Amino acid sequence: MAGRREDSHFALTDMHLSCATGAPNGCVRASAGPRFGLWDADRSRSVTRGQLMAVAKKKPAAPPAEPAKPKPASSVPDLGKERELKAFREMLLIRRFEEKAGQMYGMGLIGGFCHLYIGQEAVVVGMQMAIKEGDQVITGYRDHGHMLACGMDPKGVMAELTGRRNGYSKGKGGSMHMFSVARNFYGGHGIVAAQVSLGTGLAFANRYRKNDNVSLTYFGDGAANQGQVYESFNMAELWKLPVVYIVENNRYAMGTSVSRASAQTDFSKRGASFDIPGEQVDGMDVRAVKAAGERAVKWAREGNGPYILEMMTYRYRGHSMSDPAKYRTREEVEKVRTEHDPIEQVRARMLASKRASEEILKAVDAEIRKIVNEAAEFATHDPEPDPAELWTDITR
Ligand SMILES: Cc1ncc(C[n+]2csc(CCOP(=O)(O)OP(=O)(O)O)c2C)c(N)n1
Ligand SMILES: [Mg+2]
Repeated sequence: MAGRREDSHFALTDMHLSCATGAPNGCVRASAGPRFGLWDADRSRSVTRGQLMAVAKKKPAAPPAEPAKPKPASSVPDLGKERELKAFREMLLIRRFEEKAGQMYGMGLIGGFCHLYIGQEAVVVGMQMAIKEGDQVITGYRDHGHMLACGMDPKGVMAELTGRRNGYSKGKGGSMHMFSVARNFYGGHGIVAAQVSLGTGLAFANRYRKNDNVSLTYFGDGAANQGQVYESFNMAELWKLPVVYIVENNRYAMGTSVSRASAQTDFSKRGASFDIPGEQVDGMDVRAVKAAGERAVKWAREGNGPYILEMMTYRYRGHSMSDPAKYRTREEVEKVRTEHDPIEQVRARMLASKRASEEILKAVDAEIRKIVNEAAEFATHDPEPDPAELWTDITR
C-alpha cells in the first residue's frame, strides 16, 4: 500500500520525521511516544490536527472516578541470583527444545503444523514466575514454550509432535492440540483467538467456584483484531473476572506486519473502551515480564477484573515450518538476535555480575541438551497409536 513500508519498524521514514517535528503539513504525533527502540516506527503513525479535533469534540463527559490503576515500575527489578539462573535454565529448555523440534520436522519425524516459539521465551518464563499453583494458562498454536514453562514433560510434548502414543494427546492431537489439566495448561488452540473466550471462561469458573486463581490468556497481535476478543473483554470487565490478557506482539501475523493489519498498534490500549488497564512490556527482558506480570496478576486476583499486558517480542523463525519469511529481511531478524535476545541478555548479565561462571552456564546448557535429546529419542521410538484409537477420545 502506498506510503506504508514493510521495513519501517527500525527507521522513521522522512514523512514520519516531518510529522513528528511539527512540519507545516499539519501532522502531530498521535501516540505517547516510543518506549522501546525496536518499536519506534510503529508508534510514528500520524493523523492531522483536524482529525484529532473532530474525535476530541465527540468525547462524552468524563466518567465517574474509578479505583486507581496500578502504575508500571520505573526501573526493572533484579531477579536475584537463584531466580536469574532459573529463568536462564527455563528459557534455554524452550530454545533447545524448539531447535530440536525444527530439526526433527526437517527430518520428516514431525508432520503437520508446527509453530516455533524461538525468540519469545522471556514472555512465558517471566509470566510463570508471577503466578501461583492453580492459576491457569491457555494459548494459541505457538504453544510448546507455554507447555514446558507450565512444567509439562518434554518427552510427552515431543512424543505428541511425532504423533506417538505416549504424547500428551495420545499422538492424536499434534503440535496445536495438547492439554494438561494436572499442570493447569488448557491448550493449545488452532483457531486464532478462540482461546481468548475460553480463557475468559476459565476466569469465570474461578469466580463461580470462589477460588482466588487467575487465568493467563495468551494471544497474538493478529488475534487481537478478532471480534470475540472484545466480547470477552466486555464480559470480563463487566463481571470483574480474574483474567490477565497477554498479547504476544511479535510484530507479525503470518506474513502480515502489525502496521499493515492494525489501525491501533498499541495493543495495551485495546481495553480502553471497556476500562481495562493495560501496559506495554519489554517482552525480551524476563525481569520486566515478571514485574509486570506480578502487577497484573495481583490486580486480577484481588477482584479488580481483567488486565492487559502487551509483550513486545519477536519470533526468529517463520510463522510455521513452511514459511519462507519473505516479508522481512535477514538483517531485521539478525538485529533482534544480536541486540535483544532474551537468553543472551541473562547470560551476559550473570557473567558481568559474576553470579555465574562460563563453566556453570555451559553445564546448564549440557544438562538441557541431555533432557531434550532424551525427549527426542523417546519421541522417535515410542510406538504410534493403535489404529483402533482413531475412534476414541472424540467425545466424552
Ligand atoms: C479464525 C482463524 N483465522 C485464520 C487462521 C489462519 N491463521 C493461523 S495463524 C494466523 C496469524 C495469527 O497471528 P498472531 O495472532 O499474531 O500470532 P503469532 O502467529 O504471531 O503467534 C492466521 C491468520 C486461523 N487459524 N484461524
Ligand atoms: Mg504475531
